[in-house]
Amino acid sequence: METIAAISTPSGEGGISVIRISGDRSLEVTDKIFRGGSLPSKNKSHTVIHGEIYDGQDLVDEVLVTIMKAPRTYTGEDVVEISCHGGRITANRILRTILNNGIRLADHGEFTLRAFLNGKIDLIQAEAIADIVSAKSEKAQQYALSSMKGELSERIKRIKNSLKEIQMLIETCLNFSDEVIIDEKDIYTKIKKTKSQIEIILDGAQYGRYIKDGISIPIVGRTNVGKSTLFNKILKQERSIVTSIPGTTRDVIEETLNIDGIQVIFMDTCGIRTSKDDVEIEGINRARKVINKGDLVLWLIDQSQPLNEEDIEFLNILKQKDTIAVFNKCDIKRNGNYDIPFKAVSVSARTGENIQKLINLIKEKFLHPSVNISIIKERHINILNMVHKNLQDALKTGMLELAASDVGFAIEALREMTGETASQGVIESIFSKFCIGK
Ligand SMILES: Nc1nc2c(ncn2[C@@H]2O[C@H](COP(=O)(O)OP(=O)(O)OP(=O)(O)O)[C@@H](O)[C@H]2O)c(=O)[nH]1
Ligand SMILES: [Mg+2]
Repeated sequence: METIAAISTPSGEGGISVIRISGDRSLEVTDKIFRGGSLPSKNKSHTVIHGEIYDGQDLVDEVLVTIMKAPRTYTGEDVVEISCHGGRITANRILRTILNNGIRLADHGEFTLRAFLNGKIDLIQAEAIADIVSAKSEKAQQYALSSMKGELSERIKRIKNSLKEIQMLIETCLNFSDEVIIDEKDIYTKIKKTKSQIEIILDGAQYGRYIKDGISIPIVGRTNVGKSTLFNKILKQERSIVTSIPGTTRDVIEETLNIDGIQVIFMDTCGIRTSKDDVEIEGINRARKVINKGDLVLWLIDQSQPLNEEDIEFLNILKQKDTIAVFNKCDIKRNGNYDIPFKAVSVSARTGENIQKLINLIKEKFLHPSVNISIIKERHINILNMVHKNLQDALKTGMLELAASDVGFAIEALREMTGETASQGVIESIFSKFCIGK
């Protein structure tokens, strides 16, 4: 394979930049452009040497060169990383010097692609590497890291192995039914067990999505119930305008809070009431849309007043959504009894009473320590749903011959997930999303 090179650090000013070279000619080219105490290629693997990079007779920069010889490297090939001074110009000059020596510029994700092609990692791990780079919270980074280390791949491998074992049992049962006695029921029990392992991963994926993409929580309710006050209280800043005049908030205002490592986006919305004001009507429409997109809705009710028609309208919209009913203004007299089909908490947005209790309720919804969280991609979810359906079909047929072919489909799908059989198109679409230099 051709030797490739790219700048692996982001462009712009910074302390250092790193240029990475991978392939058979990495060391030969480094020998040519480097001047220091010793020839890079003569050094042991996994060592760092100090010296200078020259473009012909011109000094380009003073650098540190890390030498990593195949196969114990990121790509599985000889890899050299040159750390130079930061900034746009220096790294570009070094890269140009390398390319002038007949090395090709790497494509998006090509270093990681080589790691995959050389069997250093499977496709799931490659995707996890992209997730580490783009992680928006520590939790997301932590789970992506465990995927990169092979945690999810290992789970998938175990499932695939159980399916292969089931396939063998079925074949034995079909071909040697006279000599070997295998209870068909056992086979179906094994299929069921494998199916439930897939369910566990898919359940965990839902929580994984929250960790990866964050959670959005709109605060909704009719005008003047204290939505903006609550929003400010939760965020501990005077972000939204609060007044005693109904209809204060006209637009959706968003702020992010990090709760136990998860990005939670709170949204203050326009209070809903029947209005003739165009601006307010638009605000109300937006609030409705936000409800649809929310992962969890905080429905605010002013408990000093009885429920009115607008509240009831909310109740009906929110029945379809995951909702927490928040009875606000508990610092003043309660006026009414409410029968509401949601988890509820009584707070005072003004004094801060029970706000922590509300936060704990939110946490309960999203942080389930009992769930085996897996951050998996849309691609994985689609494949696992397909495998799940295959196994469901296998259980339904009641005929071992048919079950065998369903189990076979499931195994094929899992092989695609890890990349053993993924098509060129799938592989290209995964690596094209990487940045150059990764
Ligand atoms: N007593 C009491 N008053 C509160 C509480 N929370 C909010 N208020 C008052 O209720 C009024 C309305 O508060 P906002 O936070 O602007 O209410 P809102 O729901 O955002 O109103 P709109 O944006 O108009 O829909 C203000 O006068 C607040 O001071 C509370 O917990 N207790
Ligand atoms: Mg408001």
